[in-house]
Amino acid sequence: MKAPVSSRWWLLFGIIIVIALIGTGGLVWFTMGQPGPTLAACPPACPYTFPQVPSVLAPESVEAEQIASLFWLIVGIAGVIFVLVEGVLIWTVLKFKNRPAEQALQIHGNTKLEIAWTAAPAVILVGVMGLTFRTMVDVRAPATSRSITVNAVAQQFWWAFRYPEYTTPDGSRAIVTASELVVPVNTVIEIKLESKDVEHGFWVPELFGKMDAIPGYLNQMKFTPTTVGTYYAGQCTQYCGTQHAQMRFAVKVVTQAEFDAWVASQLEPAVEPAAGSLAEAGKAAFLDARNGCIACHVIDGAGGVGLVGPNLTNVAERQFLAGGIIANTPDNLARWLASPQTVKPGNKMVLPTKLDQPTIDALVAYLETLN
Ligand code: HEC
Ligand SMILES: [Cu+2]
Repeated sequence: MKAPVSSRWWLLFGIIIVIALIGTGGLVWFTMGQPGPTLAACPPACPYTFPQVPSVLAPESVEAEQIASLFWLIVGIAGVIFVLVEGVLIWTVLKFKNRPAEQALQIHGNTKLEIAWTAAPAVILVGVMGLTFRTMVDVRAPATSRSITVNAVAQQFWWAFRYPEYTTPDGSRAIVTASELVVPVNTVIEIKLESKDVEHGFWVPELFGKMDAIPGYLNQMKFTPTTVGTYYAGQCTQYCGTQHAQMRFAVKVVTQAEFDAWVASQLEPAVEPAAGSLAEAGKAAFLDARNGCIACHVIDGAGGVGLVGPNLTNVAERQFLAGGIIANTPDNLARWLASPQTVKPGNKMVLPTKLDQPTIDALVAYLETLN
C-alpha cells in the first residue's frame, strides 16, 4: 500500500517555484533599472545606442538566414520529441496512477525497449549533426558572386576595419576605419580576422555566426547582407581585458551607390585647415610630439606613425568613438581628450600630459574637419 503524495509536498513545491520566479524576475527588473558607469555620467557623454537589440532570430544576411533556419529546424525536431515524450509520460501517469490495494506488476528489463530508446536518440543526433555540418560548410563556401575583402583587426579595446581593395589612385593608402564597418548590400563580404594582442571574438548576430580573432592566426569568414540600413550592433565575444564589454562595433549596410560615394569621400585627401584658424592650431597640437598623439595615431596627409590607436584620417565621419560607446559629438570628443581614462577606464589611450582647455578646443576643431 503506497501513500499518495501528501499535499504538504505540493505546497512546498509550489512555494519553491513562486520564490524562483519572483527571484529571477526581480533580479532582471533590478539590473535593468541600474545605470552603468557610463550612463551615470550621461549626459553629456551619452553612450551610443544601437537602433536594434541584437538577435540571431532576426537574420539579415544569407548566412545568418541559414543559421537561423537550422536553429528552427532543430527546435522543431526537439519540439516534436518533447510533445511525444511528455505525452506518453502524462498518459502513463494517468493510466497507471496508484490505486489502493493493488500490487504493481514487477518487470525486470526489456531488451527491445532498451535498444529502441538508445538507437532512436542516436539516429536523431546523428541527423542533427549532419544538418549542422552542412550549414557550417554552406556559410563558409567560397563566394561565387561579387565580393569585397575587409581585414577586421581586433585589439584592446576596439576594432579596425581595413579595405585593401579600395586605395588611393597611387595605391599609397587604403581605407581604414574604426568601430564602424560600412558594406554594400547583396555583396559577399569576405572578412579576414586578425588580432594584435589577445584573443577577441567577432560577432553580429543578425549577420553572421561568432568567430574568434586569434593573435598570429588569420581566420576567415563571409557574410552577404540582404537588408539596407540599420547599424547592426557588434560586440567582442571573448573576454579580453577590462574594457571587453565596451569593445563594440557597428555594421552599416548601404546601397551600392551609397557605398561608392562613401569610398570616394574616404579616399579624398584631408582638407588643409585655413591659416590662422582654430583647426590649424589643432593640427599643430596633434603633430606636437609633447602631446603624444602622433605616437599612437595616424592622420593621412598630416602625419603620425603610431598604430596603437584608431586611424583618425576620417574620424569626423564616424557615428561613434572609442569602440562604439560614445556618440561622435564635439562635446564627447572634448570629454574624451580631457580624460580618456574617465570615459573608458583602462583603455590604451594614456596621454603623456594632461591637455589644457585651449589645446582640447583646438584639437576638437581640427578633428571635426576630418571628413
Ligand atoms: C598611448 C597611445 C595614445 C596616445 C598618446 C593618444 N591616443 Fe588617442 N587613442 C588611443 C587608443 C588605443 C584609442 C582607442 C581606445 C579604445 O576605444 O579603447 C584612442 C582613441 C582616440 C580617439 C577616438 C577615435 C575612435 O574612432 O574611436 C580619438 C579622437 C583620439 N584617440 C585622439 C587622440 C589625440 C588628439 C591624441 C593626442 C592628444 C591622442 N589620441 C593620443 C591611443 C592613444
Ligand atoms: Cu575584445
